Amino acid sequence: MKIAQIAGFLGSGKTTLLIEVAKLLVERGKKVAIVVNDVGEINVDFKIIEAYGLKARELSGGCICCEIAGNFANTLSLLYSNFNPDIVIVEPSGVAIPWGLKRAAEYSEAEVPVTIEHAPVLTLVDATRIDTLMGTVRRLVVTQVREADVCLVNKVDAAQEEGIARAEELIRSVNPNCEIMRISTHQNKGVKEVADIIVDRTSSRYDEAMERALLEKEYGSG
Ligand SMILES: Nc1nc2c(ncn2[C@@H]2O[C@H](COP(=O)(O)OP(=O)(O)OP(=O)(O)O)[C@@H](O)[C@H]2O)c(=O)[nH]1
Ligand SMILES: [Mg+2]
Repeated sequence: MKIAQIAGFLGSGKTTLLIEVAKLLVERGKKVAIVVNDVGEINVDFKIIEAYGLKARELSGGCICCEIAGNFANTLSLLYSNFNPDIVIVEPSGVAIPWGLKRAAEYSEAEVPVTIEHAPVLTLVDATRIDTLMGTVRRLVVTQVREADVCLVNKVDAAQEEGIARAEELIRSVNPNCEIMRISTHQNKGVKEVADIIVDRTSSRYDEAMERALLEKEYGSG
């Protein structure tokens, strides 16, 4: 069972992209399930996704990657037993950390005879709000970008070229190895490519040593 997470700060366009990608994957004959995580009270995204006829499950009351990791693993186990999807697209809350989510997903292997595979971690960066992203929430955005395999500079239909360039600069400075794509779900630019990446490629499993090494690099050891 392949887990595809679409990370990104609040309002970066995760739900909008996820719906279009899910529709494409369904058209291609894939069995797709969607899990949305919301730290808020009412999950609007869940209702929107269901309105498109896509099967979604909701997880609330905390962040998948920490507080409710057990619930997430349990949800994946149930999805596997009842539906056996090829691909589970996950929209983590805007504050989730990609590697934490990988680890949480792998917990489900202890519950059911499933092997979890990860699609490349996709992180959306909203090119129209680059000032906000570089300001107060920078640390969070940096984590989401650093742990991404592919960064999607989103909303290029509405952004200034300067905002797009700064988004790309931020991404390169944090994660020089990740692939960068300019997309606009509203203009259907890059959506097919994102679906291809999810189907054709994989990302490594959670690696505690690698995470520790990164944290030590950032915060110093000891
Ligand atoms: N201009 C433009 N706006 C977009 C695009 N994709 C999404 N949006 C808009 O951005 C806003 C947020 O989109 P969502 O898909 O709800 O973003 P999200 O990341 O799921 O938001 P949260 O779940 O609240 O974190 C909405 O008003 C969308 O219409 C795009 O490609 N271009
Ligand atoms: Mg959303």
